[in-house]
Amino acid sequence: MKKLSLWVLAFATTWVQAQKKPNVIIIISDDHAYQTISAYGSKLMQTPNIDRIANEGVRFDKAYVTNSICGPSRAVILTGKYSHKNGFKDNENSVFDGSQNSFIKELTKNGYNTAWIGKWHLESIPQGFTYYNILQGQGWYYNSEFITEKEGRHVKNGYVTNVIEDDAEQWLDQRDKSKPFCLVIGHKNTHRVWIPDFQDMGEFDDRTFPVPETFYDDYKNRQAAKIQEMSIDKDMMMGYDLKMWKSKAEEDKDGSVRRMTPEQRQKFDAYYEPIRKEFFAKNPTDKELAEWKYQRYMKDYLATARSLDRNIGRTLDYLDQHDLAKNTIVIYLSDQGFYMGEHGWFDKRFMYEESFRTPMVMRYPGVVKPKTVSDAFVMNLDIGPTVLDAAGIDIPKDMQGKSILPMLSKKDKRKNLFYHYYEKGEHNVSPHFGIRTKRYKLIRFYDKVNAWELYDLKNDKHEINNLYGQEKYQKITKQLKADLEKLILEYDDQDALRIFKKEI
Ligand code: SGN
Ligand code: CA
Repeated sequence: MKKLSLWVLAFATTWVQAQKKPNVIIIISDDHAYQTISAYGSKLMQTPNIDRIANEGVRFDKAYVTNSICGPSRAVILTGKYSHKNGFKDNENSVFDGSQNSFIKELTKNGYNTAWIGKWHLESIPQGFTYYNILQGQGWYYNSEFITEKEGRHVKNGYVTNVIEDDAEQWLDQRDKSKPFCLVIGHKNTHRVWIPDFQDMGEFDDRTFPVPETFYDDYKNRQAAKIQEMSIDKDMMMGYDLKMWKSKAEEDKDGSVRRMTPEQRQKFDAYYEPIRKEFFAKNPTDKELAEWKYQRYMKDYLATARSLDRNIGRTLDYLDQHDLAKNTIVIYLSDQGFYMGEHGWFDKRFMYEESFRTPMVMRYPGVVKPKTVSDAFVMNLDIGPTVLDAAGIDIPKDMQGKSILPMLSKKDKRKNLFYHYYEKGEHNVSPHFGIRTKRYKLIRFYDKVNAWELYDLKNDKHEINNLYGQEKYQKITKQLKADLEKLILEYDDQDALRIFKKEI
């Protein structure tokens, strides 16, 4: 009898757990390069908390974005649709139409508590959430402005990553606990202009980082790469980006510095002043200056990544301490990848791997086996459908992404990926679209530059050898163009179709 009742109890518990909808936390960072994450084998720094998600779940080695830039990536995540369908094509002119459907609206409708806290950058107020507390625009590293329904625009003092995490935990504390939740935490780190939290300043000062193999790329046969304005050497600014202002008066004018409290300013100066003195005394030029800039960039960038990783750790600790870890899916991804000096660059936008790919790890206890490594082609487009699938909610037919969950095991995985970048302004990257298969990448640049590029990724992992037009590659080019046209039609990208059909 005793045995039987124990068995009934065990069965009932399992049944109740199976009925319980999973909670979801999606952490989206800004411009965080997989090249700097130790879970991805980086030797540049340790990211123990991102690594923890990967170790306890799955690391996606072939995760990509549909359009490598901030606002568009977030709009794709929300809607499960490409930019030409959700309307948010670029950061410069787009305003997100919040009246359209999103995976969040589907969750809220189905009894979830939903929140977006942190960087949003969609130029309109979030719709369909139980709660939001978003950064105004890009936000600031110190004393940033936030927007909530109750308080409107207001400043919250402190370092932005910590402030966002504090609010996320407060929301979790105060949420309606009878409902499952989906919380999106949007971090500003590791976005330009890379100002670290005080506790992380100087963490990498004793390191000299290896200069990437392609740092001195000559962009031969690659016109779009040649005309960009995202070079560390030429475009990264000494004051604005690297804090090497020539005078106090110049420093006073800087937007990030001006908002600091006197105490913060004092700590900021205590760290950067000696670096400035040494720099101006040495006064490096040419190649020496380019490499000095690269080293400084790396030090500041990685220091902002430390704060990001530490605050991800706080989220994981919160789940442990509140007995939520078992029933909560945790997904970490960046809005896109980033250049850490490859091709001589910072920033993103291109369909080349460093910016097309994004880091993505997911922990889903009981469903995803710890230490899984997946090479399935997955996209930011898939986040919404994946969450809805896990929550047992029908994926709306017009969402273009797919649930990642079956991709973890089934054989008929995505064979290729479609990409389309539109922005024409800052950093001067020509609009382009293209296809990536396991081995090849075919890109069609248009607008600023009219050209095709073809890469054999197996033999040319740095994508410096444009094979387009070579006799030997005619056959594969023809095949890739046919496959690209199929993708354009499948995703119904009329702009791309028009350009694709034009001869050049
Ligand atoms: C800002 C930055 C750019 C960056 C874009 C897009 N300039 O405009 O360097 O590429 O954001 O970044 S800044 O002078 O304002 O720092 S994104 O992450 O929002 O897409
Ligand atoms: Ca970004």
